[in-house]
Amino acid sequence: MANCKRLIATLLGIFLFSSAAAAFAQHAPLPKGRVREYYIAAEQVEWDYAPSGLELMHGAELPYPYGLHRRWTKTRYVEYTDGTFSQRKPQPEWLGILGPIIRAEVGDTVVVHFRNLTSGYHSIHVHGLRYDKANEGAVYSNNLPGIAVPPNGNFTYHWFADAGSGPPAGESSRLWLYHGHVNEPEETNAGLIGPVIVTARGRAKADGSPADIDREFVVLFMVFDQLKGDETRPANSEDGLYHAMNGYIFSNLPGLVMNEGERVRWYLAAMGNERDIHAAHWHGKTVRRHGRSEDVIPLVPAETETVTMLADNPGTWMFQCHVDDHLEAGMMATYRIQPAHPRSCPVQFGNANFWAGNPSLRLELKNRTAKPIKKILLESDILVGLDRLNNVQNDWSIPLPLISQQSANIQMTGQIPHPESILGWVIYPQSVVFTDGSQWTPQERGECMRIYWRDKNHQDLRILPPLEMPMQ
Ligand SMILES: [Cu+2]
Repeated sequence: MANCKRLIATLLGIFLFSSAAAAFAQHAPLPKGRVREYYIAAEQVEWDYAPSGLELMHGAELPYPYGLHRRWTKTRYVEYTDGTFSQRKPQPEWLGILGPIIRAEVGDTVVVHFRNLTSGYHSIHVHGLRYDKANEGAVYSNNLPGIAVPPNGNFTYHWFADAGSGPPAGESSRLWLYHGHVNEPEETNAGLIGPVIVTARGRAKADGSPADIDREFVVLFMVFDQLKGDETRPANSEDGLYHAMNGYIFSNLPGLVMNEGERVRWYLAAMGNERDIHAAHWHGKTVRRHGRSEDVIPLVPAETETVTMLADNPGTWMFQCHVDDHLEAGMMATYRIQPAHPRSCPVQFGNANFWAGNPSLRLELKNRTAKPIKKILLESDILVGLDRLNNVQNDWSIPLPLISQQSANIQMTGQIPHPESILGWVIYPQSVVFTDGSQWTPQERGECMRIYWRDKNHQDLRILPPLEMPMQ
């Protein structure tokens, strides 16, 4: 019995000592870091959950009911260059609805000059950094000025990145969140949410980003509810729900582009309600999470996770939530790894007479290789609306073999229905066989594609969806 008591006392001692050591490690004085200042306003903005108007993963119309109302008034954190709040600071397009990235290296102080340019009360409450009651930015137990900043009011928050704010041992950075906390559910649903990235002491570039990383992305998985509290919405209706990644649905999240060979850090987060149990999943690549490989990262509301991807598999790949209902509701995007050494195309498409009103279509085709081409299969599509890409079954008659560096006029005859409704022709090779038996096939659908727009001044589309990804 006495032995048993001694054992308990010893174990308790070890426990207390290790807790004290852990507490000490978190609060030990750090060498003085720098002060990083931010000027952030809360503002009302008009937000479009799907600016292309399309379901871009497959090149289709936005499904019901998500396509009914794409634009809503949201409230965002917007960064300015200085205390005049007159010039907005640009942020990467992939941040979407998120507020600016607030950065700190462990040991740094973060000073946020907050101005409330909305008609309601708002605050900034930060996760992961150290603060006192005056800088907590949350309405509940005190009545200090930073908890709820009135319309046209200002408040300056002071936070500190202590050892407990940093990434796990051996890792160079991690994600936290900040958000409004006057009425947290209302404010985060409105869009008042943003990322904080803390870098380990001594591992940051001057701008605070991790020195061992080439590129960073932050992605928030969150279902925004535009009809929150609306009793007239029928039970189980998806009306008003936007299953968004950084505020974009159905692959409208732009700019997740990296170069082959880059070390890419993905910072992931979720926010919201019971429905916001998300499973971030990349096609094409695994990521490293705390020393092990994964390709699915689970997230619950307000959780953050930080993983690293070696971008060594070029292509355009799906990035999605793996919760089936969420995927069906549009929680999907693509990311692109640009090849380090893009291949040259074996053929080139020159002048064409698509818009001459001639029933016999002519197109100039050049063999750009050093070898004669024995056989070539071309895909021809017509755009009859930005979301409608129709395959043309008619074949081109091609004089073969097509010798090295030679051009030939190839021809297509036969009826094309409603030629007046065609916005553009899209041509690309599906396979090229050379006389020596070797063969070229595209690595991605649409490689070596050329588009012939009817309107020569047609805007360059950021994404030509049906060619970015295979259609189902
Ligand atoms: Cu999800």
